[in-house]
Amino acid sequence: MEAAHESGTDVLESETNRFTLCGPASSSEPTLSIVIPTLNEEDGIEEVLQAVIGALRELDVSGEIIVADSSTDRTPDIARNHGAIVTEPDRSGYGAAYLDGFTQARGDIIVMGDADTTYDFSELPKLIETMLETNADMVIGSRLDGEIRPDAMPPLHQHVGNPMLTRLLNTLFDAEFSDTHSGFRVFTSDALAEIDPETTGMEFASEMLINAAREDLLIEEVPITYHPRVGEAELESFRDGWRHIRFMIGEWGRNAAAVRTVIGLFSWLSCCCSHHTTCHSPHW
Ligand SMILES: Nc1nc2c(ncn2[C@@H]2O[C@H](COP(=O)(O)OP(=O)(O)O)[C@@H](O)[C@H]2O)c(=O)[nH]1
Ligand SMILES: [Mg+2]
Repeated sequence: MEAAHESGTDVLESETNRFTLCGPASSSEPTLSIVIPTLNEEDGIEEVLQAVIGALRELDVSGEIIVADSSTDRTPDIARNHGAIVTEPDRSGYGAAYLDGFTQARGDIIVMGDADTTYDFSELPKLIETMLETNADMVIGSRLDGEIRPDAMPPLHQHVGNPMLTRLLNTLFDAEFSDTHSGFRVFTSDALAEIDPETTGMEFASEMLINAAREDLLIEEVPITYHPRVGEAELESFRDGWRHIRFMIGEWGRNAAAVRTVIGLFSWLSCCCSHHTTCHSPHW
């Protein structure tokens, strides 16, 4: 991880790395890749892209914007008109869109966030600066430690769903996140290779953090402001909440089964080594 951080920091701080938006035809290598999944976000995408470009200007860094789009509205046209690279994932789902966008990303640092104006990309410099100051592998924008604007999140999500899912993930995977469902995250391309996510639905958000915790990556959190959504949400609270819970328990069960196997193997070996005559083979 060290090398990636150094190269990310060096490139960001180098004299030649001035603001450029690397479009589809650009042969230059961007430092930052901003990946945004879109499903019919024509009402919000323009404001979001303008904020991303403003953040790249403020950071004075070269970047590319990859919009992983499954829309049937004008979203991809608006994205292209603002210099974004538009990809078309061949599977549906939030995770599938990110997996598709990540394969195109060329930057040392990758940013993820929604296209619905809920995350304020003008806060991106704050996340990047924290990453560079702390040498973190990943920085998460925390809504629950920050500010949630009126009407940005249903009270049930704010006070029950998100804190409960965060606490469950922390308990099962021995982690200390404050907001596991924030979709505003920054990480190095090396960290992404270690996280190696593969789920295609909304549980992708949990999978990334579970894998990051398992890999012992250095993760920092920064308070952010969460805004009301523009356009219709595709989220179905209970169905998506259940997908997260089922995924977390499944992953935890996989861990528990592995631990039982190792304990079984060790007890069997220690039994054999202590010359007992009847050692039963381990059960797994
Ligand atoms: N390409 C693609 N994008 C999606 C899909 N589902 C959600 N998105 C996008 O992913 C982001 C997060 O989805 P959103 O509905 O805002 O979920 P929430 O933030 O959890 O409420 C938004 O920018 C959506 O447009 C999908 O199936 N395909
Ligand atoms: Mg959203």
